[in-house]
Amino acid sequence: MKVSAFVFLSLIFLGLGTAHGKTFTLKTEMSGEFAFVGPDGTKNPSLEVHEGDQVELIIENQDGTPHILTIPEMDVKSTRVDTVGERTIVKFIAKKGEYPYYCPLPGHRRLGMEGKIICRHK
Ligand SMILES: [Cu+2]
Repeated sequence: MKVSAFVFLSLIFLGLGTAHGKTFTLKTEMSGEFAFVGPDGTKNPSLEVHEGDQVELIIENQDGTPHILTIPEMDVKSTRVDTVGERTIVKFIAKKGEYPYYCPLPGHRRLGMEGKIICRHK
């Protein structure tokens, strides 16, 4: 009984292992213009993923101003990060297409806080 449970769980983990996960960290910045900044310093980087990927976005507040990240087409909306160092994570399964991600707080998108996620067919 214990052995079969082990085998069953192993199969589940193997199954999960086939799904691709992609993690991106975006830090908020408002020096001059508002932006989400990627790990290499790119402002509002285009995030490239594949259809069906399990995408994880880590949003880290780096400027002490409240921010949210939303991708309406993917039904994604993060909680708000208010203080420097505060983080939030959103996870979703990518569907094909190109969609904007942006901060929905008043004025932030207009001031530059917008990028896009590009999801290609496998
Ligand atoms: Cu914002």
